[in-house]
Amino acid sequence: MINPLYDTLFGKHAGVQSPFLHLPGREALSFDGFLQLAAQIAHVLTDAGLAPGDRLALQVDKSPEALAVYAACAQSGVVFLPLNTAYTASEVTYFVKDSGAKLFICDPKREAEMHAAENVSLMTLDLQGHGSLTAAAAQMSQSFETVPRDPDDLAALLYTSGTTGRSKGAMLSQRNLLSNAQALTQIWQFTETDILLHALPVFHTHGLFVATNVTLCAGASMIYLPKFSTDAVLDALPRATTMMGVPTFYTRLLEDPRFDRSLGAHMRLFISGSAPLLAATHEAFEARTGHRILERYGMTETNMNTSNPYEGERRAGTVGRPLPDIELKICDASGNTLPAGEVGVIEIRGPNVFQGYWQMPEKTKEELRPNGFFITGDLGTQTEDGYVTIVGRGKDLIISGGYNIYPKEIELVLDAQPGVLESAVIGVPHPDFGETPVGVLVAEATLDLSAIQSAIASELARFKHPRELITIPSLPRNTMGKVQKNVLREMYSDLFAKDAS
Ligand code: MCA
Ligand code: AMP
Repeated sequence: MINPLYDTLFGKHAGVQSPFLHLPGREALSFDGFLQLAAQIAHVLTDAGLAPGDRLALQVDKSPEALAVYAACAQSGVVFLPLNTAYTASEVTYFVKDSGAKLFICDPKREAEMHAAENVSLMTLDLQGHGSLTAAAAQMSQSFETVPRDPDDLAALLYTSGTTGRSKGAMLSQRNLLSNAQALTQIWQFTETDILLHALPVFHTHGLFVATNVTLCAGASMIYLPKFSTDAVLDALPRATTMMGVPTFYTRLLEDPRFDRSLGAHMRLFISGSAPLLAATHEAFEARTGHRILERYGMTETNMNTSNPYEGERRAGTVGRPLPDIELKICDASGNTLPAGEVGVIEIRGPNVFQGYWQMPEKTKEELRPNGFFITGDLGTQTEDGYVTIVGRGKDLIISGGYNIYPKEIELVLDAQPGVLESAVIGVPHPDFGETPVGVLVAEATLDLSAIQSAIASELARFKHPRELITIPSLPRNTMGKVQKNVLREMYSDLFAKDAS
């Protein structure tokens, strides 16, 4: 095998004419058609001067072509760096600069803004798959000689926010991605007869690696929706066998009376992850459909770590047991294993664990122990029979609709606003998104809250915007002077409860 990731996930499907992507309103794209497109894009990348190990950043809507760029990177040895389409120009500038990307592919609508922002080669790609990238690709040969790669070579760089406010690039090797895809395919029993309903974005681990790599590994196919909408999912469900989603997908489906037992009766499996699935949602889903959602747990740095079983007990409120070949420990602050049932930090070791943070050796050292265990920052317990429950987070993180938001990043923007003395951003329960950020401000002068909202809008992606800004005389602090966010969370826990009815 000269390029394990490409050969195992993509190359083995060469010549296969059956559908890989079922596309609403468009003819399905076969495996072979997809690979030919990827080969053409790989030629464009090499002609643009990208060599193995170089980074390519991409911020585009979900299209088959966007996925073909991922395949092209795998085939040509280029490191793939996908970016959330919600990121502002200022956020994107940081990622492009920090990664040293040689090529940046963006939506044509954002070209001018991005040109001003960065001094890298730029190509375009839109929702329909049109743009300078595909125009150039159309001129190229449909076959490309796969570039040899080692399992330890980098395949992708995915940015994940940090508690300091500065995003860190998680370096993922071919082995990291492939070992996880193979393990998940096996434990979730995916086969080539599966049709996965894919409504997730393809710029994060869940939609890109978990959903897409598993589909490819099994030789299955996907109903590839541009984004989640309840209508589109209800329409596609009868043609699917499996679905993966964040909890918001499932709560939104449950809110719709059209989602009934008959609609899901033929389904083999519903999988949830990226954020906590409430036990109540798990139970309501089973009562409505007869299916027990399979919940699993992962991170950008590790792909998937644990999963409830395919056969056996899917325990509501737990994320199941560690995957084969993955070691999981519940630890104290020094990394010592705690007895079963005690709450501690989850640490992980295995072929899935990333190679470190891009050009941040100090950060890497803080989170990756010399013995190979990664300190996740998630707090959990494990039963004698291995089931893990996530009970909280040691890290200051908010998860809204499956997107991660680090309060520090928002606090830095809020603190810089005129009249703001200090701020604290907390996550409060939200009926649709699970959690949502709220900004608590201490004013030293009269505050213009709408001016503050506009300042936030130009710097931070929409999903990070505090849903509410609240002014209070002072922030609660403990004797050490540390802001007691738990007190604030308690104070505002009912802020959106009225929407729940
Ligand atoms: C959209 N908006 C959001 C979110 N998404 N606000 C907060 N949180 C969000 N997640 C904003 C929009 O900008 C819009 O703003 C408003 O909310 C309403 O948009 P709406 O149309 O309702 O939203 P949507 O387009 O339906 O999106 C909601 C969504 C989407 C379907 C839940 O966010 C989504 O697909 N989430 C999945 C994220 C994901 O894949 N995470 C995996 C990360 P306005 O109207 O005010 O302008 S990977 C991971 O976490 C690990 C590794 C793992 O374990 O998987
Ligand atoms: P990220 O790597 O930034 O996409 O987010 C990873 C984080 O999402 C983890 O560290 C957990 O805090 C959280 N997470 C992922 N899956 C689950 C789950 N099933 N239940 C609870 N939290 C989860």
